[in-house]
Amino acid sequence: MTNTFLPLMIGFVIMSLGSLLIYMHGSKHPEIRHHTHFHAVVPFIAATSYLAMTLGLGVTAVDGETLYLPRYVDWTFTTPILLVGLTLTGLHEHHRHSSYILPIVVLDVLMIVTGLFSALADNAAERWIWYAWSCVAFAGVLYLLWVPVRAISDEMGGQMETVYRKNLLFLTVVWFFYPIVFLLGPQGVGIIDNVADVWLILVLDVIAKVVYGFLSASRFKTVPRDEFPKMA
Ligand code: RET
Repeated sequence: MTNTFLPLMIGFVIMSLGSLLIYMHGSKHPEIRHHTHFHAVVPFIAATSYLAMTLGLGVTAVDGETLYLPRYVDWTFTTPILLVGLTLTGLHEHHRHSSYILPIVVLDVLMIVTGLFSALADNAAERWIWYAWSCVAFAGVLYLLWVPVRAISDEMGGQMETVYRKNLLFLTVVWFFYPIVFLLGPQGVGIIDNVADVWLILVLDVIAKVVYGFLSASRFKTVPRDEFPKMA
C-alpha cells in the first residue's frame, strides 16, 4: 500500500458524502435547489476521480514523477461548473448577459489543459512555457469575473450583489493556491514531494468544492425571491 492510498481514499469518502449532503440540503430548501444541484455534482465528479486514483487508474510517471491524470479530468469538468454557478450569480440569473459564460468556461478549460501540458512536458523550458500560458488563461478568467461581470452585478445591486462579491473573493483566494502548489510540487520545482502534494490538493479540493458549495448555498438563501428573474 503506497503512502498516497490514505489521502486518496479519504478524498473519495469526503467527496461522496459532500455530494450527498449538498444534494440533501437542496432537497430541504426548494428555493435554492437549482443552485445546490450545481454544487452537488462537483464533489460527485471529484469522488469519481479520487476513486480512480485510489485504484491506480490514470496514475502514471513522467520524468520519474507521479502524475495523476484523473485530477485534470476532474478539474476540466468541475471548474467550469463552479464558474458557471458563480457567473450566473454575478449576472443575477438574468440570461440577457449570458454571453459572458462561454469565454469564462473556454479560458478555464484552456487553463487546465495547458496545466496538464506543463505536467507532461519533457523538458524544463516547455514546462515553464505551458505553465505561464495556463496562468495567462487564469488571469483572463479572473479579469472577466472581477471586471465586467462584477460591474453588471454592481449595477443590479441588492443582496445578490453581496453574495456574488463574497463568493468571488472566496473562490479567487482558494483557486490561487492551486498554481502555487503545482509550482512547488513534483511537476514544478519539487520542494513538495508526491505525498505532500496529494494531501495539499485534497485540502484545497475539499475547500473549493464542498466548503464553497455549502457556503454558496447558505448565502443564496439570504437572497429575497424578488431579486430572481421572473419566470415567463
Ligand atoms: C494549474 C497549473 C498551471 C497553472 C495554473 C493552474 C491552475 C489550476 C487551478 C485549478 C483549480 C481547481 C479547482 C478544482 C476544484 O474544483 C493547472 C494547477 C494557473 C486554478 C478549483
